[in-house]
Amino acid sequence: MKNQLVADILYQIADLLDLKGEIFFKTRAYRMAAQTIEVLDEDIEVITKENRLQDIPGVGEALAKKIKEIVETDKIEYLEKLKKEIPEELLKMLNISGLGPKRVAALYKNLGIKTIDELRKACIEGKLRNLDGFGELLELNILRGIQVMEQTSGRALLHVAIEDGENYLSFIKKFDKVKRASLAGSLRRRKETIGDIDILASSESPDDVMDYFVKYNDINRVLLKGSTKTSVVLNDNLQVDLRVVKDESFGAALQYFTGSKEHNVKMRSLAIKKGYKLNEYGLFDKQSESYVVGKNEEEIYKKLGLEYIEPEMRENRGEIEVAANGKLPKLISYNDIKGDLHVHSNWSDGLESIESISRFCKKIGYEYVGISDHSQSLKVARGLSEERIIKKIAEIEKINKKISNFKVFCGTECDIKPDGSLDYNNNILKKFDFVCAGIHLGFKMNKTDATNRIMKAMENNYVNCIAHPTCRLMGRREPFELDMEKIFEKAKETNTFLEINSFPDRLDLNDLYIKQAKEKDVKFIIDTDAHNLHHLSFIKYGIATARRGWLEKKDILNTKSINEIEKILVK
Ligand code: DGT
Ligand code: CA
Ligand code: CA
Repeated sequence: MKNQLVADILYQIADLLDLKGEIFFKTRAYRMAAQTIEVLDEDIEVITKENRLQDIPGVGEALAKKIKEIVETDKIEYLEKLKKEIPEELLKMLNISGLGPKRVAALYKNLGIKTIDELRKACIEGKLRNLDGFGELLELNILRGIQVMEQTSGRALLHVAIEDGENYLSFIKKFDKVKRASLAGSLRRRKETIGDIDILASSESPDDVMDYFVKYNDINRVLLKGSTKTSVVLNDNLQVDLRVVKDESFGAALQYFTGSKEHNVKMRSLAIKKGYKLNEYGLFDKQSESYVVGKNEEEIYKKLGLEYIEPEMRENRGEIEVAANGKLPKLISYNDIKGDLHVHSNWSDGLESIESISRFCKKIGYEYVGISDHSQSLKVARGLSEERIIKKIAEIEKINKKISNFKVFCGTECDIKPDGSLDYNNNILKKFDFVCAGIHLGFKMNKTDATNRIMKAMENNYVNCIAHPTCRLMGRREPFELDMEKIFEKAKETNTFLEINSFPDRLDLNDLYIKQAKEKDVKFIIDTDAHNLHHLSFIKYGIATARRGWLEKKDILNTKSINEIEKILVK
């Protein structure tokens, strides 16, 4: 399906036209068409083939021609032309949250701001607050937006990097002169964004191995090639650092290149305290400089008097101290999830029927699935009216009779309104097996109001879970400013689960918040927010994030079996 691609390109065109100051109705036409296409039930490729594009509301002859070009070539000349007409830095500014095309144009016209540096300076100097439609609060938001963009720019989201890294790794493992090989760096620690991919291999013939590495078919260019380190850039612009060591050093090198740097610094000083020296070649006796261990990571941690620390925990957030006391949590493992509780079906904006989702979930080994479609106010996402809920419940009953040894729960992802009330009244809410509540509209709120909005939703007895609590979209939308301490306390008090949403650009809650919440004894649900079957595989990113937040199986509701979960959810 190219629906999203077409919609994204039309949105971009609308933004650029706005930036150029085009007349209003023309821009609106692109945006309206994008909105329609984004939620269209039918595949845009099929519509194009059958020459029915002009049947889509708001699509006339000219727009139909453009959509056809996008569907056939995955891009459009018109957009490339627009991009060339506008300075690149202005285009980048569009990605700063708080700044749309109209505001970027206004800044350019009134203050002559052409670059992000100029924008930052103007914000700090308070030059924006007096412009029409701007204010002091917006100045602050823009500064934060610049920060967010700089943090994520040049870094890839975990799922993109993992796919690249695992493909490259399996190519490397095929070479018979490679003894052992592994991902390292932030990718092995499963950080939410990745600067570059690190891969480590052991071999007795490093030069042959390096010759083989650079033959990988997805390489755009080789940055440097030596006998211990080679760096390449892949076609999608991600850099890969490849290192080759002797097999007796593989464990030490893996420990070193997995990082984090902060974790390693602490490990090295611990080694010195214990009379050793630790580097990427091994653990050595400080006095005699003789090799002690280094073939495996496990023996290094053991020699230093530590329990083995999983890569996801290696961030110097107290793990070394806890490992020294033998009190590390036994992290949830990647196959502990027994069912996904946040899946959208074609009853709202998902792609698949409830039956096909259920059969697929059963096939991948789940015991149950929760179909949580949108609530009535979310019209663009085809939120369910009360009447359709009743039909949906009947449909689920039918499917439950049809599929044995598997259970479908009828949930909802109910919108939380700005005042903290829910999009369905209690008489409707009680019809669901469980209720996940989340914010989808009205993001502009101060910290107190936003915190109260979520706390009030948690106070509703029918609410089981808060979906994507901070509502961030990495690189696109900053997290809500929330008093997280209060949210965690309220979650504990009301027995509300907090979601760890596995969608790659959400990962919400993030690792740090998860760890803080766990310290307050809050419980979690890890789910995907899947809108198609492929999305169900995102669960591994949620689990990775949970592991980075030190979670154990018992902290997570959907590690429980069907019998246990029924007792908790279905009242
Ligand atoms: P990234 O690539 O920014 O997502 O983060 P990392 O952690 O993958 O960092 P990277 O690629 O610069 O280096 C990979 C690992 O190598 C890093 O996690 C720890 C180790 N490392 C790199 N430079 C240093 C260093 O100066 N000191 C120490 N102790 N370790 C280093
Ligand atoms: Ca790296
Ligand atoms: Ca690196």
